[in-house]
Amino acid sequence: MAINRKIQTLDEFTIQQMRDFPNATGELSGLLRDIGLAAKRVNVEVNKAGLVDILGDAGTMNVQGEEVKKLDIFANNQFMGVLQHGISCAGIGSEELDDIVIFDDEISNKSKYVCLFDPLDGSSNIDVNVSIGTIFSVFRRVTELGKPATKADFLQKGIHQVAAGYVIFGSSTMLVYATKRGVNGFTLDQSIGEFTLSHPDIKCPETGKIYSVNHGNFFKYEQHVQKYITACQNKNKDNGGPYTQRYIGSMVADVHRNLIKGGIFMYPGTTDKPKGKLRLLYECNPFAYIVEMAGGLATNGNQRILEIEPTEIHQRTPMFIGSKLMMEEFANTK
Ligand code: AHM
Ligand code: MG
Repeated sequence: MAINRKIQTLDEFTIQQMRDFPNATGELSGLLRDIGLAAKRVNVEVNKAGLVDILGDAGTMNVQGEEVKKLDIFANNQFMGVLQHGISCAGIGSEELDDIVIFDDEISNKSKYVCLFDPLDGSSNIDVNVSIGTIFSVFRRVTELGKPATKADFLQKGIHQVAAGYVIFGSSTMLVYATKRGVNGFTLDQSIGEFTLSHPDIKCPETGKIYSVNHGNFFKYEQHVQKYITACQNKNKDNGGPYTQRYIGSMVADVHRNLIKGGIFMYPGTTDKPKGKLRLLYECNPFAYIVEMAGGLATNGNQRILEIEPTEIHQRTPMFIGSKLMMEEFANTK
């Protein structure tokens, strides 16, 4: 049987990248491998979500007062479990946990990285078989190695991320991650149980024709946001349109599509929630890093997302993200 040497697994890819850096310790590749393993376990459960009793609510609210789904908890425990048992992560922050968890054991205290994640984003879509995803962000610790990590390791500006990524559980399961060396996408080959490189060196098209926003909130948005949305609707073939509205309600799926096809995704502040809904540290920062590394832009309407100084683990921010020229057009409607 001929062996297809063109296939490169996630582990092979990260190890190969590491070889270019003789001083690399391999901890980051280890961390990505751990995340890949958790993603495969979550994938198995997501795929049988309709068959077993893991759909629906767990009967509790998370720290943001939102209903927690059973699969959210499963995903949270998988990611936390592999990171705790691995050797690369000193602690985690998660959408599902009130506070950060510092692993504080001999090995973890020597680990270079901390990780923040949203274990299952878009989880209101689970019950109806619509794409959902996991989002993660990795920082190098700023506190002394050998001691337990602290909150300061987590409350860093997004520009200091060393890696960020997401897993999308869609028509196929993909893991996409970015480092300063670029953005690469891996599709899960279910037959061998491995993520294999399918989208090398992803670049976000400079412009696109898709805008993604919750139109139901239109009248609660600031005037300049309304103006931009109206401009998107008024595009015609003389000015690069018409634009198409696409909004799944799973940010992972919406931003993934726009990253590949070109487009803009918006979750603006509203009159009742001026900071919007999305969380800076484990939803906006990782996507801002990925999209910027792919050539796009991400702001809160005034400031680059990656420059925001965080003060709390669960803080929210308005978010505008996507193709460079569309983001510039949006900024110019102000
Ligand atoms: P979640 O973390 O509770 O799943 O919420 C985040 C999700 C995003 O994936 C999505 O973009 C947004 O909520 C949709 O919100 P809305 O229904 O208000 O448009
Ligand atoms: Mg979320």
